[in-house]
Amino acid sequence: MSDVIKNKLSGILIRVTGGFYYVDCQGEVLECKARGVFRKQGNAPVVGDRVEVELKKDGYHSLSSVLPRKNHLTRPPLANLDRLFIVVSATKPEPNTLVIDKLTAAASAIDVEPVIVFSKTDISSVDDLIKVYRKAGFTTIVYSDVTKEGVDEVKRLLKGKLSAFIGNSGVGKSTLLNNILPDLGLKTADISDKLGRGRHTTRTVELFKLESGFIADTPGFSTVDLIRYSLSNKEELMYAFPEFEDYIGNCRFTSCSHTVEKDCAVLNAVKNGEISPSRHLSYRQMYDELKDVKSWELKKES
Ligand SMILES: Nc1nc2c(ncn2[C@@H]2O[C@H](COP(=O)(O)OP(=O)(O)OP(=O)(O)O)[C@@H](O)[C@H]2O)c(=O)[nH]1
Ligand SMILES: [Mg+2]
Ligand SMILES: [Zn+2]
Repeated sequence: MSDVIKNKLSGILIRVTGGFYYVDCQGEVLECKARGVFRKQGNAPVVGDRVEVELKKDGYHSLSSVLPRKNHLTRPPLANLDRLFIVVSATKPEPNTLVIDKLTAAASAIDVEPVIVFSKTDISSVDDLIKVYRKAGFTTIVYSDVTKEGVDEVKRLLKGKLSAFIGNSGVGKSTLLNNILPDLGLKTADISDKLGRGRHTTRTVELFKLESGFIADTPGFSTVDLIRYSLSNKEELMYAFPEFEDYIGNCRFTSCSHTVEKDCAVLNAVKNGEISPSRHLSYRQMYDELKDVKSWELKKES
C-alpha cells in the first residue's frame, strides 16, 4: 500500500536547513525531504521556489517538483525575486562602490529591480553616494535604525513582492528586518572592531512572510565574485549599467568596449558629467575581471 495520500499541496520554499526543506503552504509550514533527483540533476530547490509537496501519512512529506522560475540568483541562492534591496552602510563597514555596482549589475542581469538602502545614516552622511545612484536612475532610500527614517519607505516597496536584503556582513540587513517585523527578534551583532568587517551573524537564507509579500534575510559577504552571477560575458556587461543605454550605439566603433576607445559616447558622457566616474570605473574593473575568466571556470559554475 502506498503511503502517499492523494493530497498534493503547492507552496513556497522558505528555508533549507540540515537537508530539510521548509515549505509555506498557505500559512502552514511543512518540513519536507526533497527527491534525490534534484541533486543528481544539479538543480536543488532554492528559497523562493514555488514547489509542490506530496503529503505522506507518516509525516515525511516530499518536495516533489519545482515550478518554472521567473529568475534565479546564485549567491545568495534565491528564486523568483521581484526586488533586491542592496543594503549599504554609511560606515562600519565603509561603503565600497565596486561592491554596490556589482550587485546592481547582478540584479539587472536577472531583470530584478534593485533598490539601494543606505543604513547607519545616523552616524555618517551618504549625500555623495546618493547623488551617484540617483543619477544612475536607481531608487535609493536613506535609512537609520536609530531615527527610523526610511523604514516606512522600505515597507511600502515590500508590499506584494518577493524581495531580499543583500549586502556586506554587518551593514544592518537583519536589523532592518527587525524594524519591518519587530516580533522576529533576529540575531544582529556589532561588527568586529579589529577587522572592521562583519562577523557573518546571519548564516542561512530565510524567507519571512509579510502582511503582503515575502522578504528574505541573507548572510552577508565580503567579496562579490562576478562569475557567480549571470554576468560572465564582458560584451554584455554594458547592459547591466542602465545609465549607459542612451549612449551605447553612438560610439565611433560598433564593437566599442566603452573602456578606452576614441570617440566613445559613454566615455564622453563621463567627461561631461552625465555618467558618474565611479560607476564607469566599476564598469572597467568588472570588464577586466571578466576578461580573465576562463571558459572552464564558467563551466564549473554553471
Ligand atoms: N547606528 C546604527 N547602527 C546600526 C544600524 N543598522 C544596523 N546597525 C548595527 O550594525 C550592526 C550589524 O547589524 P546586523 O543587522 O547584524 O548586520 P547584517 O547585515 O545582518 O550582518 P550579517 O548577518 O553578518 O550579514 C548591529 O550592531 C546593529 O545594531 C543603523 O542604522 N545605525
Ligand atoms: Mg544578518
Ligand atoms: Zn563606447
